Amino acid sequence: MAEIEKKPIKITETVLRDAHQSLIATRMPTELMLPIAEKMDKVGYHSVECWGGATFDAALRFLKEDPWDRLRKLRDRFKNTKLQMLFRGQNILGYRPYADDVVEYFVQKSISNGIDIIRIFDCLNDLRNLQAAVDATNKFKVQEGRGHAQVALSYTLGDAYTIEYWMDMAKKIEEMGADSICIKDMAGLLVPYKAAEMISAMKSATNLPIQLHTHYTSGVASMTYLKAVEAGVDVIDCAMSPFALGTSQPATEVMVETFRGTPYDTGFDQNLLAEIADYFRPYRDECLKTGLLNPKVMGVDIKTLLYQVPGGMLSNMVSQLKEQNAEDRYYDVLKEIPQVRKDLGEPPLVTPSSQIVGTQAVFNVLLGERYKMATKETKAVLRGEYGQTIKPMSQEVIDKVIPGEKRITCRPADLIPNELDKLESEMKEWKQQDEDVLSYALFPQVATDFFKYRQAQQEKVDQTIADTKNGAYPV
Ligand SMILES: [Mn+2]
Repeated sequence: MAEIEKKPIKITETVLRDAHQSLIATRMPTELMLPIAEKMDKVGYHSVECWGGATFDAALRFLKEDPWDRLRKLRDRFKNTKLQMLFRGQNILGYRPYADDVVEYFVQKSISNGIDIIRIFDCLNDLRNLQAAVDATNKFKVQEGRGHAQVALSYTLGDAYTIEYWMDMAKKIEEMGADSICIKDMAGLLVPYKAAEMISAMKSATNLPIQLHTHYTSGVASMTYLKAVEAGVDVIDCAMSPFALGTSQPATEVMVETFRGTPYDTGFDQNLLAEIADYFRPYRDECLKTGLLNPKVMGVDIKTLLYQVPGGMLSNMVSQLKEQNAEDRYYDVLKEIPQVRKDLGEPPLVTPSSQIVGTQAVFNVLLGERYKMATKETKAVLRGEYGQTIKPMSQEVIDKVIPGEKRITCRPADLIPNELDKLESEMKEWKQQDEDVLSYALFPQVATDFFKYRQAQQEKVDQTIADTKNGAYPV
């Protein structure tokens, strides 16, 4: 390898976002993150992913925390490291498409509160759904002096997803004004040699930096990184060992050691990494003890290569089935997922398409008949409200679920009138900061409950008489 020029591999650390989203249902609280942040800031990470995805929802809903406050506190402590978030294109961090004015305002507030890199993806890889967020990032990058638009392609398998498809997408992403590309492999479907082939091909199609994001679910992820790095990938996503592997990412320390003494050497201090791991390990033990960390998601599940189910979706599905006392149908639901996916035009499985396909598969199995009941979201996908799928959807399913209804082919957000003013007027009694309207926009009920809780706290309600279980706080 002597003739290869030095190219230290860059690492994005996911322990504050995807790692705990994939392993412990996104329940890591801010107070656990803050004491270690300054040490993490010294590592030399390319970025620390700490926001977006389910963190926003889980903070408001389960942890009774303001996600904006978490972001500001992390920004204060990460003085040298870029902070990164995950952004669901036109769905922002929510589960429905929003008007462009909400997308733009969310991007502005994310950057002004401390986000550097916005990783923007669409669950159908419909680039029209990413343009508004990319344009907004570029706009506020100039205004705030901070910001980077990364477009992420959701990686999936299927006839339509050829090397040419990925190369073509890479070119289009460059043309749309993005700063970098991410291949987002939610389920650990990208195998090592395929990764090498894909990275080389995409590198020849674009000059943009390419980052690879994968999960350990199928057990190949660290080998996939090795081949991808040799093929020229610029950045890889890793998680500190206590929250690595299983449905999470390859371990940071392992990847650092793998490349030591090679042209890809990160130069990271393994002793510093060990101190950070020591900090997180007792929390991992606690999560195992309370059952928050289910050993079921820790092993290698090679069946994901067949069913293509991302980590976050697996843990959701287990808890959905548990609630219905139907844990024994786990593998039946896993088998139903590829069929539902095919019916819906073979989309990648990533939030929200993963939840839509997963929930519909649960209904199909538990009710004993396909599409006997279709969710609101399944209907919206069939109408084209989420955008265009790479393959046509099943006409039979369309006729059964939305008979005679009009379907759309334009960019879905073109049909959504600006909605910020309306949202603002709905929630104005609770507003304490500009960002509150965005929390409300994404999760109206959950945010309102949180605002009530926040007010009760401020008015020093006696928590011993507050009915925390039902979210009722006497004011
Ligand atoms: Mn992920």
